[in-house]
Amino acid sequence: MEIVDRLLEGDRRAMARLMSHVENSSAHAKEALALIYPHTGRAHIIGITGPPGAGKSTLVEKLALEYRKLDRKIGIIAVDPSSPFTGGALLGDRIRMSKIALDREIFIRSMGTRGKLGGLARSTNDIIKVLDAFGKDVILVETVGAGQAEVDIAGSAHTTVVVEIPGTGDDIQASKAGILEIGDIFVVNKADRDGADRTKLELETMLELGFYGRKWKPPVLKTIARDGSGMVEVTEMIESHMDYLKSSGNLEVCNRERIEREFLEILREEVTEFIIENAKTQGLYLEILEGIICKERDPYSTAREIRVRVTGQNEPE
Ligand SMILES: Nc1nc2c(ncn2[C@@H]2O[C@H](COP(=O)(O)OP(=O)(O)OP(=O)(O)O)[C@@H](O)[C@H]2O)c(=O)[nH]1
Ligand SMILES: [Mg+2]
Repeated sequence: MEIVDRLLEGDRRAMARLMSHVENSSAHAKEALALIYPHTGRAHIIGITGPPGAGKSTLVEKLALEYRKLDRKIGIIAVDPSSPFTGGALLGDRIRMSKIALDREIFIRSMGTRGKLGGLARSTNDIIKVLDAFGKDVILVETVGAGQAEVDIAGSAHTTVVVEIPGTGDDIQASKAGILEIGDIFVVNKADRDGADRTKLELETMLELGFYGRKWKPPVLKTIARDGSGMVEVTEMIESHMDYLKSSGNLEVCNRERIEREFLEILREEVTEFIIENAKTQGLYLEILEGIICKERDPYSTAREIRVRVTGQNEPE
């Protein structure tokens, strides 16, 4: 496929075009993703998550500059499942004005909510693959909030950085247990404001409890992303986390788990599509649906019945 050859040769326009195919789930996308698959698996994927306005985009921008000093090639993905207008668009705007827009080794992509066949997490994973195959060394993925989508996306990162701001101690404790679980590194950003030390201490205390006895205890760092303070430390900590993943054998374990999870999801989609399409073309579908609506049938046994009819098989041996 020409677009794939060009991508692998380092053509940025081919990469952007392929990303659009992926986002629109076009027919080309699957074929191209299949071809690039052997070229993936090299990049360090870093998730940056946290509440709205915590300074994630600012941090991402400054981290990207820090990584450029180490001569790494950077991909940035801004994911905003709640709104196509906030995070992603803002990131785009800010970046157009900043110096990272001029750096050809930094590629930025915003992801909105449009046409997500396999869900946002799936298409984000596919975009990560495109950047990875293109040869990006570091891929920064910004997600907002604490919903399931963020947790899913954190599942595809090697290192997850959770950004908090001073003075949210109670909120952290009450509602962000899930977020505490997914963080490998915590950042108290806006440390120019009051209460950063207290928030850092509170986070450390909570993490002490949750991570007692584990090999990697997530550190808490203070930053002022706006002026770049603390970026060297965050970058070094991200690198230390990758060293830890490699030396402990966790990198391999996580990669295997990630690949299996992704494969099962793709398989599920493939099989489901096949069965549904088949049921629909056999003309049974509307009649069956009607039966469920007027309670002559129930959806559980009907789904099973369709599966058996389409595949010709009962339970697996
Ligand atoms: N005081 C202070 N403000 C900051 C700092 N870092 C970022 N900001 C400001 O906080 C605001 C939000 O920053 P963003 O980087 O857009 O935050 P975000 O988390 O990406 O926001 P969303 O993507 O909309 O959730 C901007 O006005 C930034 O300039 C900081 O360290 N200190
Ligand atoms: Mg943002």
